[in-house]
Amino acid sequence: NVQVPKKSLNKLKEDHDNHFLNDVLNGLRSTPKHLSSKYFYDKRGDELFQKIMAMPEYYLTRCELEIFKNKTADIAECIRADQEPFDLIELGAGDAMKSTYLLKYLNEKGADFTYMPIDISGNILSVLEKNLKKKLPAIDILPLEGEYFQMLEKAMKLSSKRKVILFLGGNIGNMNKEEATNFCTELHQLLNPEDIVLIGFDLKKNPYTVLNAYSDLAGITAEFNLNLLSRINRELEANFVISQFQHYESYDPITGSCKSFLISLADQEVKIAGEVMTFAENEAIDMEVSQKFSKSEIENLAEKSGFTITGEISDSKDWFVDSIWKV
Ligand code: AVJ
Repeated sequence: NVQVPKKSLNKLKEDHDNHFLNDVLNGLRSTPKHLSSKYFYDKRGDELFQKIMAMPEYYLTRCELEIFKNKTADIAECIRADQEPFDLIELGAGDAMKSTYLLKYLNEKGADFTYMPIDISGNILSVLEKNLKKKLPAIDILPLEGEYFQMLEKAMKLSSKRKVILFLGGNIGNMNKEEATNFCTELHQLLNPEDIVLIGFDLKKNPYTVLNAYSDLAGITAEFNLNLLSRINRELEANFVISQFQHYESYDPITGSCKSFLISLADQEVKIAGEVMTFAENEAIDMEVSQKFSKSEIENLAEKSGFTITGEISDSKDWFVDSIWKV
């Protein structure tokens, strides 16, 4: 157990708050205005995302859960679980609902691995660790709280075992095309030849099915977006009037971009950490992209970033795919 001096912990928290503040100010000073969906996940945001995953319209979680429940042996084979010991690193692990099926299977088969969940939410990581210790006490777990690449680099330094990277849930969809290519390229550069990546992609499908998943009748997705304004109020001394913003969702079936916006319902001013931001009536804040892919778009992404696809595991409706890549 390493003792971290209190001062450096405060410093870390300050750095985090600074990043949040800078990103928010820069995003809202831009034209068009934007905020980053990576900040959706505070305590309330985690709860709302749990609600989203349980909604009838939100098919993504059920599709990937089906893959992890019914095709666990295929996944284990693709990641060569019966071979050399490995670190199983999950980017954006959340509550690890899906990966727990894999962990249970690997545990039963006697696979030699350490599970390293990475998440930006320390809150969800402690929930995950507690649940896993109860459910699968034999598993070696090392949670890492922070940004994907910082924590990944840390994991590379911590152990020299081969790495299996899980990036589930369609999280890659939250990046635009260029960001996704940069992300995969950077990942490729960081990894070694024996390492394996498993990435979950939400596939293009009937546009109404996609749109409905992000504009649910109960308004939970709207609340999920609006919660970021509340978080900014809470953490950055701001005074957004939440009722003066409205959630708007769009899906373009050609590009596969599902996008969410918050629309200002009036000409208004909002103060954030002393700075006054003006919003025109009907001005949009770009909040989140949830990109949908065709199989050939996935192949292009893998190829462009230097990976080779070695496996593809889909659900029975072929709505979602876990694509397995070698370096
Ligand atoms: C967690 C990024 C996979 O984009 O589908 C759900 C987040 N946003 N509803 C997604 C989300 C609105 C989700 N991911």
